[in-house]
Amino acid sequence: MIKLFYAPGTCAIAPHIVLEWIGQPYDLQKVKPRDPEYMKLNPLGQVPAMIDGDSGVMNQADALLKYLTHKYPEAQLGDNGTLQDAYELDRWLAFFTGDVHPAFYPFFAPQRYAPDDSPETQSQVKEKALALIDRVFKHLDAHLEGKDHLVGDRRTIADAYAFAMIRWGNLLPNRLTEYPNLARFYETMRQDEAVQRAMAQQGIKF
Ligand SMILES: N[C@@H](CCC(=O)N[C@@H](CS)C(=O)NCC(=O)O)C(=O)O
Repeated sequence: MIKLFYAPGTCAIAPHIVLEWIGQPYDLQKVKPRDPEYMKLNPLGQVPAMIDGDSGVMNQADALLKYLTHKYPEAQLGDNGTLQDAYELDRWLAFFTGDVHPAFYPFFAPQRYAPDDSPETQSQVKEKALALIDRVFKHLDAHLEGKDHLVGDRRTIADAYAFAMIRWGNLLPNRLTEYPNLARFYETMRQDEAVQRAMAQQGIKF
């Protein structure tokens, strides 16, 4: 059985939602990413991670999401089999891993980027992060104009990954007010019962 290692409210909510969409039994384990015991499993000290039977520890959110589509093709959460659709799915997964997530790192952990510990420097780093986030959120907002899903007109793993990061937008000074399509996508996803179950299991409210 698959076991998902997560910390509440992190990008681990993406594979968690996908496991709920799939509807097969799985185990959940809440961890602190930098906990020494957890780091024996995942030396990167990051979530999500997964173990599937004797797979050993697997990590990297986008790879875990793809793994789930390969393991459970009947759930139809991957690409639709065409080259163009496969590209579309991969490009959005890459966008979240390579552009959106890194834009949030200095917002959540400015101390890792600031050259000193002064509050002024840390807030300057956060200001820079806001500009990076704005750039990727504008791009995503434009893509979602008139659309309910990231790829094609059906639910895929990219929607779950998008939800994980759009959710963080609620922590921005202006929340999601400047990104109407992201706000709409977020509210629609929140109505999804599987999303609600995953959020309740993680103890997160918004
Ligand atoms: N490249 C990794 C990044 C994972 C990652 O940074 N996860 C965050 C939570 S969203 C984390 O565990 N951070 C803990 C830390 O960096 O200390 C992936 O895509 O899975």
